[in-house]
Amino acid sequence: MANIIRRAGWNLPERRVTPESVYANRRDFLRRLGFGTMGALGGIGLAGCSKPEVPPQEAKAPLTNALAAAEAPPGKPGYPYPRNPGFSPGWKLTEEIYATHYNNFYEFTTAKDRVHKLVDKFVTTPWPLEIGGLVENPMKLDAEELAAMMPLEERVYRFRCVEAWAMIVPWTGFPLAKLMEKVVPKAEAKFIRFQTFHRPSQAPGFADLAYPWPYTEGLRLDEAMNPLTLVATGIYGKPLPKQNGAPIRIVVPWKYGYKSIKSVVKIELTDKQPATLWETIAPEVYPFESNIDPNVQLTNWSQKTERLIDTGDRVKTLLYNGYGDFVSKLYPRA
Ligand SMILES: Nc1nc2c(c(=O)[nH]1)N[C@H]1C(S)=C(S)[C@@H](COP(=O)(O)O)O[C@H]1N2
Ligand SMILES: [Mo]
Repeated sequence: MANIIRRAGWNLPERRVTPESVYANRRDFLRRLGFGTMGALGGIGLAGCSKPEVPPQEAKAPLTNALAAAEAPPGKPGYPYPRNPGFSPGWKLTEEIYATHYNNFYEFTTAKDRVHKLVDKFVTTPWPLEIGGLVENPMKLDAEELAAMMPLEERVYRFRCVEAWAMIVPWTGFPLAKLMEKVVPKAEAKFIRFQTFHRPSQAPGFADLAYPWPYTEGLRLDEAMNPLTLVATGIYGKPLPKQNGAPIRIVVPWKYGYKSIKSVVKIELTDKQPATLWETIAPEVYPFESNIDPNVQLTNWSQKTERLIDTGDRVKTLLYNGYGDFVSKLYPRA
């Protein structure tokens, strides 16, 4: 296992997996995406800039339009859904182009800036979804049918990757608790297990057999029932782009980002704590619970601060990602 860990670079901070200097400022990021305006070479000294440069204003509108045209699947009614004011503090949102072009989705690639280029073959409609295990009313239905049954709303959440980058994004979705009301967990159900699609012909990252595919994640049932735990179908007022986990993913904002599993095909209630992909690989680094805590460092790098992916600002990490009012009761401290 140690061997695999070294080979795949699990335990490396983001700046070693993806050179931090590559994203040293916005101009450089956009240039890598093919949108840049400045000369391509000569990035010397950029890494030293603490404040990212603001790009030319003209660049913004066409960019946003291009994204909207490319990524909002046609024929999806309802978007944007109303924003729930209870989950939408006045935070400044991360610019959409960052949230949709800097992704972790290892089924495609471990290169965060390339995921969006590799999703063409990934088929997300139709999307058969199974909800079963220890429930009274198991369900098999399409992701769109499920979304149509649910009260969709928008919520702005902070999101924090264990690699120490962070973003603030508006998700569209519904509380997982609403789905639990429909399937009715049996008394023995104590955990919930999520599983991502596994189709090597549609995503090149599956070829890397160092990872125990399919990607799985899990929560305690009380965590799953917490009102914060969201089943997301959209982001930035549009259906989820494939690279963000279309057509349906889980968002657990007080836990490290890897718990927020993408492109879910199966949800199962269990009486035993399910294995997760990351815990299987390195349990001492990525334990099942994985709550965000600046004072617990299981990685080789510090978790005390985080870098906002658009501005580059470094800010202090908060216990439970700032969601203590919602979740601290789940974790009584001695
Ligand atoms: N199926 C699947 N889900 C996944 C991942 C993945 O590689 N595969 N990466 C996780 C990690 S490490 C993070 S930080 C978030 C990133 O979500 P985003 O790309 O929408 O920001 O997705 C999580 N969910
Ligand atoms: Mo992550």
